[in-house]
Amino acid sequence: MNTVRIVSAAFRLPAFFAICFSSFLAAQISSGAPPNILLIVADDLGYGDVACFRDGVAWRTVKPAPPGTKPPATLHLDRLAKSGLMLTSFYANDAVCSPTRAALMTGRYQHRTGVINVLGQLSEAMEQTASTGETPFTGLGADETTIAELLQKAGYRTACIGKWHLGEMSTQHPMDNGFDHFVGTTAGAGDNFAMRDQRGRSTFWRDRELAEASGEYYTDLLANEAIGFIRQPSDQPFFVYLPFTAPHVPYFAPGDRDLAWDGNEKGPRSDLHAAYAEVVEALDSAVGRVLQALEEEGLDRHTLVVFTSDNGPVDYGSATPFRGRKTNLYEGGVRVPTIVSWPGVIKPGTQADAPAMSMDLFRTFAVAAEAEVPAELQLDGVDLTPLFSDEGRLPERSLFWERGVGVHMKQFHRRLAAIRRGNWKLVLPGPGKPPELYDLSNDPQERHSIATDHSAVVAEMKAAFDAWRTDVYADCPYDPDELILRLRKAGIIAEQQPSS
Ligand SMILES: [Ca+2]
Repeated sequence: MNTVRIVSAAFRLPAFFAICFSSFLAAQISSGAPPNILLIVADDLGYGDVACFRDGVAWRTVKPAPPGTKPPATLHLDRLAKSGLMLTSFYANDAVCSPTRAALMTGRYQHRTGVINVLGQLSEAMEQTASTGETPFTGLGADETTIAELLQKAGYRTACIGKWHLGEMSTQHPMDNGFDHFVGTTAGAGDNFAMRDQRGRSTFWRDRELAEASGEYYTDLLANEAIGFIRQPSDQPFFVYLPFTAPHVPYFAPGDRDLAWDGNEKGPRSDLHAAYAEVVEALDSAVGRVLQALEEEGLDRHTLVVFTSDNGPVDYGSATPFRGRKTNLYEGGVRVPTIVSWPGVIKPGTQADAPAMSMDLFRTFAVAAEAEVPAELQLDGVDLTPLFSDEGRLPERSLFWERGVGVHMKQFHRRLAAIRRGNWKLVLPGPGKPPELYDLSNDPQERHSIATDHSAVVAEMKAAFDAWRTDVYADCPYDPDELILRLRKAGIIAEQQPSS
């Protein structure tokens, strides 16, 4: 139990650091008014999909591309990186959509919120095993405090424009979670024009109404909605959360409006690498237009912009230079291209390699906005504003991942975990498989496990992981181990971990 207490205390140290470093920000912000905050999230965009993050390493995609295929041009993202700070070791909290978004919105490990897998799959698993009269877990709980709620209370006008994916029940709607305005989809994906899902149902919302999308290319529609919100005259600062659906499947490029689509997961094209690159380029242009609107409104010097992704790439994207992809916990599954820009505060063309995670943005935004974080909020994320200056450092800490239980791809569950501490990365591939230990400083591609040479390090990191797991699941609204037992008993998941 001592270990639990020590680890928990370490999680809560950041409050102390936030106080120390907020003086740095106070000195930097001359106007005294809190900045606007624009958080742009790409969906399934890989580390190597953005040119400046490849840093000269030859581009390759998860599934090899046909000869002659070119990487997407990401001129606007590269320019944004030049204007600010590249976070080269920024991680998504999970290797899939919903859990990362839960952590992003709450500043907590998603395991505390219960959103431990893609919501559709998780809810399906629960519904299939629920007892009579039992309400299965369906998404973000009403008792969670989101960063939008915090900023709304601090006087911000707030908008969520894009993909929510944190629940479809009425209490889980973005407007019940701190957003004044919502345009987008509460589901995981849709086609890129009508925003219909694979069953042909509209997934497009305007505030609280399920609506028909205009038919404009969806990435452009979201950018235009964000620009419209930014341009509204107001004496309040804004928080715009802009989670694009690109480049998640299905792949519809701007020129693909009239292509026939039979509803297959990947979209209407057969040249999927090329389609993917076009989708990424459309995303890059849309980001460029939003940034240009900030400049035109004279707001760029008073806006903190963060660009990130919710997990690594699938087949047609690139995790260059790393191993891995969406759904696994090698670096390519979770290390995501992340850029922070705040002209006048952050020096242009800077980089920081400190490990950071999606959940850190909550406290970072709170510090930037000088919004008080209520003491009872059990945040796991730290304040990243120390990285905004040359000398800034983050507190020493370990980062933890555990993929959740779910029902997917012919019914199996996976319990995959990883820990990063300093340059060590421990991957726990699941029951019956030996742990893998990598030293990322000389093996960033996680090719050569040195677990057997460093058994003490493995044991220490595993113990820290076990303590972390006990701590975060104590808050989970249900017992995931009990859920696994139920799923096994119902024959929904296999007894044994499948090899994959
Ligand atoms: Ca995703």
